[in-house]
Amino acid sequence: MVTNKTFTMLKPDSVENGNIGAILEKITTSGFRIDAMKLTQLTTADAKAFYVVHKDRPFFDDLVEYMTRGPIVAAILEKENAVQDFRTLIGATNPSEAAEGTIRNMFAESISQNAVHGSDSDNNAAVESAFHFSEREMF
Ligand code: IDP
Ligand code: MG
Repeated sequence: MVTNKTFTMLKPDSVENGNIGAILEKITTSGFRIDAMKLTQLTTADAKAFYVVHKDRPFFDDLVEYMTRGPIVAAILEKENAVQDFRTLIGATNPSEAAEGTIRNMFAESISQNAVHGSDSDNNAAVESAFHFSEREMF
């Protein structure tokens, strides 16, 4: 089922570097509507649960450390073909491979500290949105 929604996080490096406004500007001018949004911080348990699919990867502990070190902006975005179009807008996981003009190309430091998260499927978008937001926080 296509939901036309995706989930994003502006990761701790984006908040630390003062890039919240610039990244949200890029997201909204690219045609995404913000259905939910908050500044929040992941606990270690939250980050381990959110990224459980990567638990056996060598970078897992660093990923949990990074994602919990400061506030993030969590948001639900709506647009036709949201999941795929947002993955295109953010660019490749490794910013050195991310296309010119993509969010990771513009704002990410490295493959590990890469500025933004974007869901990789409609199902994960729904699961990740429910992880962060209650029904009354979604519009
Ligand atoms: P994605 O965020 O582009 O979907 P995933 O493979 O799902 O990439 O990885 C989740 C996150 O884990 C990445 O966004 C990045 O922060 C981190 N990560 C992925 N691959 C590596 C790596 O090879 N080294 C260090 N960190 C990585
Ligand atoms: Mg992923």
